[in-house]
Amino acid sequence: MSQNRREFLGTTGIITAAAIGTTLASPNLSAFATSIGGTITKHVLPPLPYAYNALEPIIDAKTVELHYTKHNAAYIAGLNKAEEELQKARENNDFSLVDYWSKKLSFNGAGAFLHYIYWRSMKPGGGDSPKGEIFEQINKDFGSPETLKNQFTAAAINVEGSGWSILGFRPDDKSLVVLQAENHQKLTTWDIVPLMCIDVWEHAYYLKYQNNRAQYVKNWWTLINWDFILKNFKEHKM
Ligand code: MN3
Repeated sequence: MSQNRREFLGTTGIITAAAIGTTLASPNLSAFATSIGGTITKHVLPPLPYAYNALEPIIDAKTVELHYTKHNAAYIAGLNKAEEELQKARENNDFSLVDYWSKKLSFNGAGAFLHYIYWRSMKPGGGDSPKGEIFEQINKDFGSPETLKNQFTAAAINVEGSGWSILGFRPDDKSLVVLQAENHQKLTTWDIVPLMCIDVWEHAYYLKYQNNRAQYVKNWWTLINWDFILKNFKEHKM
């Protein structure tokens, strides 16, 4: 399992003040979750890697605060709830609500994980160019960083309703692909590992950009954190 998935899923430890201040370079972002016994893990909202106002003026502090403390937190809570209910179902051998809780697990689990990638796909003062192995892979699969940017941007702007644009790594043929997601979990090919993503739910931009999703997506590129994306790529390309 990759480092990012381990960090996100977590298995041991409790969140601490030290963990809040942890940077991406730290080997111990795994302290997100604490075991509550049995076969399930209690997930904890991963720390935001910067202050609420750190992405100003591209993304305003209020949007980041609400997005992180309300929306992102709700997906973590929803993921825990779904897993608790499925645990109860197993204990009681009563799967009459398995459709409902499986759907909640998918929606909230995908939402929680994509937000983890989303916050780290950006950084204050970001917006530089891809370098090293990710640069080479982008050239191989897209021809140039500019072409990737054009496809990723178009995918983001054109998501129907609420969703995401995602750059993912496909282990099978070791290639990069751009996918759209509707909600958090729909339209995937299941085999890809998200390396970077942009949230185009209205809650991600509406306070500042209103209905102008295209401007938000265009501006978002000035925050992009290629260091994280390269790190993520290197962990998965083995
Ligand atoms: Mn969101």
